[in-house]
Amino acid sequence: MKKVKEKKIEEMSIDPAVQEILQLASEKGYETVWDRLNSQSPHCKFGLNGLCCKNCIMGPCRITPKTTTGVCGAEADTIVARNIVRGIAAGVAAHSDHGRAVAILLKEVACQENKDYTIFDTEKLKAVATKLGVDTDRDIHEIAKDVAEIALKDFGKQDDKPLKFLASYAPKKRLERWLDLEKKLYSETDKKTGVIPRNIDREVADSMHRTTMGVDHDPLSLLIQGVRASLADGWGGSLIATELQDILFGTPRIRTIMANLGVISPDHINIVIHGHEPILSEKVVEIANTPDMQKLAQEYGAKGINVVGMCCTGNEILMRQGVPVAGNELHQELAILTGAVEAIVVDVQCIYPALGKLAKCFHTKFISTSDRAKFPGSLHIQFEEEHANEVAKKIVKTAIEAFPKRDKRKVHIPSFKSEAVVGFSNEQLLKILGGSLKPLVDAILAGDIKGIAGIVGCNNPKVKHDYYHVTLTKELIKRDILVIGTGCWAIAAAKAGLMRIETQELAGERLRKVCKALNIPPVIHMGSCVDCSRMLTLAGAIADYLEADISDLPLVGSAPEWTTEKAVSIGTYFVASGVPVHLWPAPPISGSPKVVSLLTQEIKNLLGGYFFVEEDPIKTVDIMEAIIQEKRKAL
Ligand code: BF8
Repeated sequence: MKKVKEKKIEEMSIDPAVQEILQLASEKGYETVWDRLNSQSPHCKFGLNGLCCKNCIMGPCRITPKTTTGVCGAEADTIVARNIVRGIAAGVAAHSDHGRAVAILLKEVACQENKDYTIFDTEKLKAVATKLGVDTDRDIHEIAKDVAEIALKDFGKQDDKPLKFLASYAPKKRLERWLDLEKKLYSETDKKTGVIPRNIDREVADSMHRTTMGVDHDPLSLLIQGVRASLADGWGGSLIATELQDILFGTPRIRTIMANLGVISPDHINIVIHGHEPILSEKVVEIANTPDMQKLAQEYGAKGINVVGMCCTGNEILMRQGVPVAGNELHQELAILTGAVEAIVVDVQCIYPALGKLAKCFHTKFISTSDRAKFPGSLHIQFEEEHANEVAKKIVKTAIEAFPKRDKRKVHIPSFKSEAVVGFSNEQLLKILGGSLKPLVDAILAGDIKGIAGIVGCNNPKVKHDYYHVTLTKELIKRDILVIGTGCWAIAAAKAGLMRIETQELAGERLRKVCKALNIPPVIHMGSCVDCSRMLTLAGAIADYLEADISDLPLVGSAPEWTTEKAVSIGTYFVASGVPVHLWPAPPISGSPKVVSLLTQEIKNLLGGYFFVEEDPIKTVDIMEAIIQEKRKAL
């Protein structure tokens, strides 16, 4: 196996736990994602610029100054736009398929066809039902059935009306703006088009259809469909996932957790749960904590069972159960390299297939559970919701049985872990504010909170791990800008100690005063990536409170270490909801000046939000602050 050579370890990550394990990997010759990045570098420029088309077998075609069209005649603008829309559609599909699974489960529980799960949060159920116009003066199972059916209908209805969830949750002025835009586009181009999603699956199918060979070749028309699909994610699939998960597993409330590889215990059976859907992770946590399983673990010589999270499913169980989190995207291989993980249990999304080969070097069982996500080298234990308790028991027992095979000579657990205050659902925030948005809005109007930045997204070995997340966050709070966020950013901030109450001291004087009064950190964990919908609905609630549009508010977004297609979808639905969004690394669109101009400039007039790209985090904050100051003038 290759050793880490090209970058120094301290250039790969700012996280001392990561540096420690990378040193070990280098000494022992274990391959990681950074090695594979080196092997793949330099990357193909056509791919990086979005100029490679492989949508039909007359190609693949690459656009150069000499060869300006593909075999079919498609120009750079079409190819770049089609590629980015396909990326958005994939992201929408991933988030929304997750949402669908939750809606199906809620319906099964409501119909009492599934007894392994319950309706945990009836207050949230009634709140969601009220928003959707469902009569709440009935048995909770009947209410839950109606809510689940409305959600499922948003995936399958065939009329052109807006998604029910979007129409019920989006703020008034934003809905009007989307409707006006549809009329404007129609009158200016005489082409029937629109940005309001009609059906979540349809927007994915439409995006795939129109980007196949010989269909839509107009970059604006293509990108408008990309916007429509992204809105089907943010105000559709992701929102459904968040709201219905809260109903089934509980709405997050404030709690303190620990974050980083130091949460792996030398004396316990360690189960790392990695992926996205709490339908699996909640159940594994529940079963692992039963006296039977803890006793069995002790019989095998361990002190007990220690379940820890990884990536977004880690965020889900951290927000609701206070389960510690072992790390974000770039930690997944490193957790196995500690030599103390009995099982890494995965479902869907952001799971490196490299885990199979690496786990074989240790006693670690790499357990896949989804029929959608199979991996070379994994032990597949199919998770079935209708037999959730039984399957979870099998998973936990498999981990327990691996414990005697742990090789103590291979165990190396970094000691680093940080405390973090988490669990900020909108309901919890509202409670902290005393039941009304007024104190928050007043603080924004007074300038005590200059603005709010939402930071989301992944890690990417192309950029120094966590450096952008942490530097951006520190600089923003220093300038009195409240930071909220989700996903792997949230784990980076937690590991860096930025979610402790003491972080108030790093905030600017005015933001510090607000945070002290509310007893919250200035860096707010809002959950997993589907929980970006919490940030959308918070922005929407502030907008409605002020009778304004989201684009009038001093809000900015960023995905400063993004990796996945899901992040493209998230960025796009924030832009489409009126928020300027920063990206780093640069998205693969530079091959078309037309697409660059549409997404960074022209879209501003259409939707209020737009993308900007900047590598330097301090310069990024300069740009964000300037945007916020400009918006503040008009508040
Ligand atoms: O959905 S932040 S690497 S874990 S895609 Fe994945 Fe990115 Fe992490 Fe969660 Ni979101």
